[in-house]
Amino acid sequence: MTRIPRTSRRGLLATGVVCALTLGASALLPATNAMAATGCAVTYTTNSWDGGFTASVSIKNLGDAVNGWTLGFSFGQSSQRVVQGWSATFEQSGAAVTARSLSYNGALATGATTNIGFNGSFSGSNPAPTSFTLNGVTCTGSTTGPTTPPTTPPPTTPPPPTAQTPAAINGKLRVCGANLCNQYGKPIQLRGMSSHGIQWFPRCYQDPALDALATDWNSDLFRIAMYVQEDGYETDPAGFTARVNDLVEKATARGMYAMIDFHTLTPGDPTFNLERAKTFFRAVSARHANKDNVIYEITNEPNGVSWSTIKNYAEQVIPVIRANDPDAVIVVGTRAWSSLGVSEGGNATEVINNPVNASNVMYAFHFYAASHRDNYRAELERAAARLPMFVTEFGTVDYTGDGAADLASSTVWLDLLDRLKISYANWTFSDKAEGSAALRPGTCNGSSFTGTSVLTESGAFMRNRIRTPDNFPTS
Ligand code: IDC
Repeated sequence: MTRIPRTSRRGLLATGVVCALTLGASALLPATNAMAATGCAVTYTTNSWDGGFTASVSIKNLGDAVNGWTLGFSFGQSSQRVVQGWSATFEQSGAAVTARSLSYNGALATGATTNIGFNGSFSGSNPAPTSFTLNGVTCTGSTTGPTTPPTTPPPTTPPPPTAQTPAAINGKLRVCGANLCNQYGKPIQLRGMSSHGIQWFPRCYQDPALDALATDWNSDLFRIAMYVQEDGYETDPAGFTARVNDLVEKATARGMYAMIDFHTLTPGDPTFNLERAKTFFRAVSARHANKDNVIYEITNEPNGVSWSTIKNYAEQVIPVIRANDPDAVIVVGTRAWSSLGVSEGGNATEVINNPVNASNVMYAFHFYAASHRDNYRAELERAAARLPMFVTEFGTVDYTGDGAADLASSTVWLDLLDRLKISYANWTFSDKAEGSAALRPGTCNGSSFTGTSVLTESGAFMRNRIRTPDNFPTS
């Protein structure tokens, strides 16, 4: 398998342009509101590499609330092309580009910002557009007209799974060589967040929180951590099955991939939960067999057992899923808390020499950036040349899940995962008072989940990493 080097999301050249736009009142607002205040600001930023670039466009409404918008701009040269956009419908004719709002982001309250973006190509230079229009009206700068009290923003509704969402773009996933590939057979990387134990933090996974995860974090993936012990599944199998099903539906409605994590931890022998696993996966795979966005993680962190015990467990659980869903991607935990054996003195060779006997299978690797460093990175990189790896859980902190975020080590880790196109989910999208939690304590008691004011240091770091434009090839 030849690894295809990934074009860097963070390219060689970064340019930033801030433009002021004024909304065209007549085109945007009902006639009765012709005296409304108008104005907005746009930030246009690009990361460029040799012949390609990613543009991030941030549109802030400084005037009264609007419902639906069209942004127009012209490239300096017609060799600059929009290749693939997101969060708006893009059209290009010659050098002229229009971007129209989608159903879920057309409403912009006073002071609200919406972010759109696209991947582009160019030859020669790649100048930023110098002028923008909104609904055909040339923008000139500041807010004009009387100010009116801000209107109540419409209730948040999840974005429909349009062609703009990660799940809609990539569709059904499959393992190709040592990669995760999308419906076009191209290697992709999914970047997202793991829940904390759903038995403890149900309020963190209600609609506003998941809206923010999908549209403010631009998360591709939501991992649903269903503990089996510790007041989890074993205490109420039907109830937890229903909760997981409900969370899969919520992820689906927002165009994210849903990873169903059978969160075994103690005891470390997955065989202890074999019958529970069969019962659980029989139910959830029957329910979601027709979806393309569900990934099954059949055991979180085996520990204190041999690889052959884990492989044996996998080869009993996988057929239960396959009976309902013949080709979904299934992730198998590895020895020593999904460290490929490293945390118990082993390495990936035992898996490379004796892989699970099933197709569309990946292997889990977990790390905690303040505890696990170069030797773990080296083993993951070595394994990833041979095995399809998925970092289904990692923390920016130490292995206890608490303590300070080690952002230097986390950056080295995430740069490695980006380079190798290894998908990941960060522990945790929750407001537990511990260093690994992305949300500040108490956040889940409220209804506001967007922006950085609700985030911990780890959360702000992860949101920055996850919300950058994806690289999902479609041809
Ligand atoms: C930790 C949580 C902590 C909780 C504990 C319970 O962060 O709040 O009290 O589980 O068991 C893992 C596990 C994951 C751990 C996490 C941090 O998959 O369940 O979460 N961790 O210790 N493996 C390595 C670290």
